[in-house]
Amino acid sequence: MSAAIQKVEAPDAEHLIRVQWEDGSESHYPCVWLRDNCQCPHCFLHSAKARKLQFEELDVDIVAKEVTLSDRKKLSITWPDEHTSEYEAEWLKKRCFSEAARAEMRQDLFFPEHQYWGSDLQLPKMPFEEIMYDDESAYKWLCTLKKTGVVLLTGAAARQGELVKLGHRIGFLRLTFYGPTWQVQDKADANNVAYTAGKLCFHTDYPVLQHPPGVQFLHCIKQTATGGESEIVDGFHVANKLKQQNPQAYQILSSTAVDYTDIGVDYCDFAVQGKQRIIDVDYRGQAARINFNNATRDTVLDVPAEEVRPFYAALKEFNDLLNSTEHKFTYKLKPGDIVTFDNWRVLHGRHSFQAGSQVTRHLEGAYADWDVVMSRLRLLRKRVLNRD
Ligand code: OGA
Ligand code: NM2
Ligand code: ZN
Ligand code: ZN
Repeated sequence: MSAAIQKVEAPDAEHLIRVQWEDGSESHYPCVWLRDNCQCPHCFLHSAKARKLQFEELDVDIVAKEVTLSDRKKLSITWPDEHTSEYEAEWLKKRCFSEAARAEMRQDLFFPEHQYWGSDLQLPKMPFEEIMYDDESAYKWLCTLKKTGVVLLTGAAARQGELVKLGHRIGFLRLTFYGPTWQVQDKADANNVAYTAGKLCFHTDYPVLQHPPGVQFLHCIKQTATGGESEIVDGFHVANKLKQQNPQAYQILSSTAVDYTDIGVDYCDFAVQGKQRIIDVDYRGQAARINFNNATRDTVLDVPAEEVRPFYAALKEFNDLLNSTEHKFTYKLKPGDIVTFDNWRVLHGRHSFQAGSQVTRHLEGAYADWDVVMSRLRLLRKRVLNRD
């Protein structure tokens, strides 16, 4: 992109600068925003890419005293106190306040696009080796993880330690009370229903936490012959279906704060309590995070008695939709497989398997925060596409 400025105006009566671009379009920049974002060394610490200017120093009603254009590529403003600011045309163009420019910037920063799926999912697969050593592959892995919500990595070693390596690849893993990584096996006196041979119905992990882990990794080290198949479902897609089918149920699940509890000992002793809405929605009422684990849903239910049955009815309807053959996708992990998925969006489960005196099934699990994964995604894009 090479933006060139045709003309600038600073209308006296308005607190903004009008920029006319060579392509005929026009952008408006409020003076207070321009002053706030002065890029001079007094106002901006370039080594940290952060603002030095104190908010107290900012006059909300400021207007430019003089505006000049140099070379069509740079805008200079002198402020009433004689401070001067310079802005590159390209820098300004990216920060245009039009709806279209803001939408483009939003896409660029947050990769918000989702591709919903049901039982027709073509489970994206990539070799573990490749994403570990090749930046283009790693970029594709994380793009797909964000867009589709699940990617299967294949060909890892069938031993513990591969997820720690994967953690180093993105940055770092998220530590929880179950440890830096955790072993999913049938255990005596299990401190979690996941550590039994029983069936796990569709759930998201760790809704008891205020900030549940955004991304989950499950590495298959040993797989049983008898059962232990995996199931996944697109929670955002199903939430949308529920909204269409039963708006009342959707309203209940997106407004009721449900208590979760987790008490025990693992990495250290813990007594965690939390409240989450099962369908967490954004400002538009769109599902942004699913928080549902039937095992850790507390016996305490902090709603008036008359709201209890309608709540259960709503949850039953959502759960039925999650389990419909139209929506769920079933597969079986092989030793060396690592399933990576969006724990805020994709609910997962597993079939029961034969319990025994030997360990017949072993997965190693780990979590990462979306902040860490998205940070790596942005850096990989910059490298791969060779951008700014
Ligand atoms: C878990 C879990 C899935 C599996 O440990 O939370 O969902 O296949 N495990 O064992
Ligand atoms: N494990 C797998 O919410 C949960 O308790 C999910 C967490 C034990 C780390 C299971
Ligand atoms: Zn300045
Ligand atoms: Zn789980």
